[in-house]
Amino acid sequence: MIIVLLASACKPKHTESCTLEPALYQVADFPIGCAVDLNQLEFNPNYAQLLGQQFNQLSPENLMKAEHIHPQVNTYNWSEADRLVNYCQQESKSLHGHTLIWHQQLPTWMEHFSGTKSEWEAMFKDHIQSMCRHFKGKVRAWDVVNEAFNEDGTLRNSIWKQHLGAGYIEKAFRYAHEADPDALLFYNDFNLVLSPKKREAVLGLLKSLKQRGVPVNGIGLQMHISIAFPENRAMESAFQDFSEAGFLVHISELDISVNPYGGALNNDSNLWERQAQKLAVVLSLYKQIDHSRQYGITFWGLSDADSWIPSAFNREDYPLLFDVNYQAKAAYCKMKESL
Ligand code: 9MR
Repeated sequence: MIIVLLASACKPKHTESCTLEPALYQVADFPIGCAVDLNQLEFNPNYAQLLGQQFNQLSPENLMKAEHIHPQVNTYNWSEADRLVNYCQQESKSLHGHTLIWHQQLPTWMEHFSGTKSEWEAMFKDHIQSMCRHFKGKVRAWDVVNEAFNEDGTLRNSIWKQHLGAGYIEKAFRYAHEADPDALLFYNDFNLVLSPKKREAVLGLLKSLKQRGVPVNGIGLQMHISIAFPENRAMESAFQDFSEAGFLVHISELDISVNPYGGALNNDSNLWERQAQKLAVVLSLYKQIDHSRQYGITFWGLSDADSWIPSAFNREDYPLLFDVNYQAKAAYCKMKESL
């Protein structure tokens, strides 16, 4: 008995008692999004209930990536994404398309495609335009190009750069717009707050595209951040810089690690409070940008059980708003207060 009591006294206090209603999106004056795992949505009632209740914009976490949706050169596997489209339509949620052009999660045929430069270009264009045509009128926006830059601000040597040259980014936006002129088009990347050189390079490219009439509407700041970084001033200037340059700002993949350096978790209850405080800062800085530029804030997963972080980095972590039992954490309650 004593052992049980001691054990529960040492457990980190994940949950807070604030009400789940009104929902986050009802309190916010911009969309509140979540990355979705369709399998969870279809087979886990707790997940489906909470997702449906709290969020009004969804990003497919994986199922629109080329590997899943375009597994063979002449085969598009639309069925799963279409089920998500139907869900969004039935439940009045907007859908954020993620992602058209990336260097990861490519099907083998695409990664090993062999052809002339014009055959590469035809394949690239077909992928972008087939996606945009299929989902025309069904997605609010696309992450057209994802993670094209290195931390030092140089262009990543992806297959797209190797075979199409540095101009592939501009082409991707033009092709996407041609196929779906109504969708908002985003460039999406990580560490744009943390790496000043990367941020400068991305902002420079976006400004130059815009000046030349290339249809680019916004920036996706992924924001895989932590209780320890980035600094508040860096977040503020990143939000302001992109917004003042005329771009919509999407905090597109937010999670706040409580264990960014790995190792044993420091189980003091402060962790949850620090996580909540960091989120409050993100919100207050985001709310300072012009309202017309606030495209929305998307969390990269619903509960701590759904986060990509523990398996990707092989560490214990709890970076999201709800705990593994889908109970609200301090961060959720703080978010409600801060919206
Ligand atoms: O969360 C996604 C995870 O399930 C996948 O295994 C992973 C593959 O690289 O991609 C994750 O999502 C990424 C997103 O698509 C782009 N930005 C970084 C995200 C985390 O890796």
